[in-house]
Amino acid sequence: MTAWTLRAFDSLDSTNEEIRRQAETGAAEGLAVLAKQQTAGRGRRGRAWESPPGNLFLSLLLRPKASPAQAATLSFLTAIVLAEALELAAPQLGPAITCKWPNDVLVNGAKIAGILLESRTAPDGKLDWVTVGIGVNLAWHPADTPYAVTSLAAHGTSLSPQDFAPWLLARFGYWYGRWQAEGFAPVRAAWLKRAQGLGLPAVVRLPDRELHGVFVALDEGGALILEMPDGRRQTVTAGDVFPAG
Ligand code: BT5
Repeated sequence: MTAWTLRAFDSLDSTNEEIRRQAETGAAEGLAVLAKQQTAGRGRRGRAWESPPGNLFLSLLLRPKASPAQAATLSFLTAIVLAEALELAAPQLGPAITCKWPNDVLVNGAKIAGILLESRTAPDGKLDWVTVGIGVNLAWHPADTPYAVTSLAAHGTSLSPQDFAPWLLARFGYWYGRWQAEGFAPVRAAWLKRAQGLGLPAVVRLPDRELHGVFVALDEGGALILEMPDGRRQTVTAGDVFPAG
């Protein structure tokens, strides 16, 4: 892994957008962009990510020698990185920090961080670049969300983005090196140790229907394996997961 080059901005539309602009003009792997606030922070599927000063907004530029499907497993790597960095910041939270499939990090079941992977694949099917966008609710979290959300401040820990970013970059460097050398397996094992709801009944909400089963495993590609009431195993590659009942 090349060393990180960290560029800090007072304000950006979106750190993922800035990485996209830089990637398209040839920036090298290892560029990291930090913004104090975002005016158009984004979540998945067109959702907005509220981005006031005090929280962390960081995006990384990677150009891994990997297929687009392999690169998708970087979201699990990022969740582990976040869980470990949060545990360094607030050791008392330790076991309360879990990873929820596919890409959330929770404290006591409430979302504290979001991960947004975006990438460009060349017309020949080869991956050109990936940006890993990370938002962490350090100081503030929104109210009135459909799911429980929280912040580090709500747990009595005050930490600035400038102080937290180097920890994230260090943990990311470690895990990215392992991912490049050993593939997804060690990341998968670490993620499973912190998996929210593993072995428990779950509901998976798909665009057109719901699946009810037990979350029994994560497969080699990062898909969630749900055991259905009739014993069949269903592979889920996208969807929102909730505890059943
Ligand atoms: C995500 O979206 O979890 C990915 C968010 C990624 C944000 C980072 S910030 C740096 C980089 N630059 C960007 O423009 N984006 C990335 P999603 O899975 O759609 O989750 C959205 C849901 O998370 C909301 O509906 C809320 O329930 C919850 N949430 C928790 N904290 C939030 C916050 N600060 N803002 C908005 N929603 C939040």
